[in-house]
Amino acid sequence: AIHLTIQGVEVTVEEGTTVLEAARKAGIRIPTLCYHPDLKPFGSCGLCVCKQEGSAKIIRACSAPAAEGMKIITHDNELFEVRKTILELVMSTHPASCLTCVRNNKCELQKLCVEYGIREQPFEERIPDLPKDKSTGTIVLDPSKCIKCGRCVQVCQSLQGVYALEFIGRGDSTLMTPAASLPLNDSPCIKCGQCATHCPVGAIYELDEGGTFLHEASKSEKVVAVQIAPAVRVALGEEFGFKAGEITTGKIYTALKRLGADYVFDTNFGADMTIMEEGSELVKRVSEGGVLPQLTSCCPGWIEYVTKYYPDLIENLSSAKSPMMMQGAITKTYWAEKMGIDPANVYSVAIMPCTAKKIEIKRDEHMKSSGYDDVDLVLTTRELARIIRQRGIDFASLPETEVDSPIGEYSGAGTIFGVTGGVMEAAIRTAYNAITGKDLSDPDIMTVRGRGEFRHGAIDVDGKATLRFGVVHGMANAKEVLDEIRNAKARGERAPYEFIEIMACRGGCIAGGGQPLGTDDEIRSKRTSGSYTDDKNCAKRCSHQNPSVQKIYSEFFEAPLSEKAHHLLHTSYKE
Ligand code: HC0
Ligand code: SF4
Repeated sequence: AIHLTIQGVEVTVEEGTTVLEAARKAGIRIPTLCYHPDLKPFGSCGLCVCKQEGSAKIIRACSAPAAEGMKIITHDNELFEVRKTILELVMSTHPASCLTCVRNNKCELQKLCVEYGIREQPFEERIPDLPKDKSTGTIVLDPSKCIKCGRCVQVCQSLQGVYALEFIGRGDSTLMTPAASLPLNDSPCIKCGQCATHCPVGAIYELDEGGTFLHEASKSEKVVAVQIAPAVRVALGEEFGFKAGEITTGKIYTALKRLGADYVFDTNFGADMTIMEEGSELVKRVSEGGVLPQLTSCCPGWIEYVTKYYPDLIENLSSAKSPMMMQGAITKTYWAEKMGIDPANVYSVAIMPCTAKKIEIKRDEHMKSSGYDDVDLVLTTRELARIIRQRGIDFASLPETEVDSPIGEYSGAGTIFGVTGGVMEAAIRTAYNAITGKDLSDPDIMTVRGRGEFRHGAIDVDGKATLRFGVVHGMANAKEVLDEIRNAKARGERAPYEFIEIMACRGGCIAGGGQPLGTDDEIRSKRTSGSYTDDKNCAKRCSHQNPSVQKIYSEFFEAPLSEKAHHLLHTSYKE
């Protein structure tokens, strides 16, 4: 352990801790703009400058390692002036359009300008006038607001391994741009939205479609059916003063009704359906010698990635649609039929933690299996929070309501989909039953849980089978296992796994690109615990035990992988 003094406060930290982290531990906040705990220190903004007592040397707290006996000064008059000047320089090229900015009130630069009392602009203003890039239909780039901190480029390249964003030029004329200066949609971008959640200002954000929802929902001829994703319930509360991971499902249902939803369903029901189909597909592939390992296909960022970078592995993807798309298709067929509603009048909306879900509903592989757009609109968690505020709804004091039946009820397996390893765990719970005819005595499968970036192992299915699994989160971490599968194929062999779960975002959907801002590993772990608590609170823990799932098979689909199920619940992906 290392002992040091920061601004007069003694603190003990582990070897390898930076001065910045040590200061936070001591309860002292050193300002930063380019730093993000998910990323390697970049050292571009210069705001974290500090001094050592008795030395004239300036250090950068974000990258300086804490050392025994250090005496660090983090705040004094001189450092205040240095930081203030840095902020004024940033502001000399940044439009001060806070009132109309998507990040108003949530902007890190704005907060620092408040703290450092930036009032006037002593430097000559050179505000760039650059066009916005809305080409993806989900991620919006506003390069004129870019402060060149580098977080987006780093997250895209090192966390996601995508290289859709880069810096061009030097010094003053540096620009953050899509690779090769193409429109973002023509770059390798997978629309995961991680650049948006890591941007400290309003330079990258989600296309805001909250207004579209309110407009459509107010039309009297529309029957508005909304589904909410697993990860939304453990995060939306953060926008309204709840702690990360607090489960607010009942309040979300109520809020949606007040916003104009006629029916509120749950993507967790769709997740239970995905397990029924995807689990049966896995058992079939294993027993009939199909293409293995089977790869999950529910994460649309991952689908964008595999179709662009590993098209040779498309045959490994499960043909089961994502829970969201299944839920949408079921809403406009089974449910509409049951209710005697013309599906042409159903407006199907999904609240998702994810920006790529806005693209998924437009992928031509599966938009219209019901004969209509299965899902008409996707709003991210942040967009939902915005319209809740806009309509004057006091979220914290809302009463809780129940989900609408019969396509809302969910099992614990459905709710853990939002966590890395959750789809795998849900699938194992049901595959165990399919193979042995009995249920696991303990549905908590700890071996697939955790934070490891590529976790793998083998599960013994009561001596009757062995399931070799892999779980990957954070797109860049998929490369190793994808190359392993590809290389094995090239040798005419197959990689030693039956089933692999892949999620583009670090931590899974709970940390998706559409979630409340400020996500770091601490928040990831709180949202994760929230999901496991929700699982434990469910009367049924396995998808096949969900009474509404059993009912839809007996009334409508007959069995997993039936012809009707194939038509509505499966797809095949194209390059
Ligand atoms: Fe996910 Fe999903 S779990 S992708 O991570 O599979 O976005 O939460 O809705 O569809 O269920 C996101 C979250 C979903 C889907 C589900 C899956
Ligand atoms: Fe990169 Fe994801 Fe942003 Fe696209 S959405 S630019 S892949 S971080």
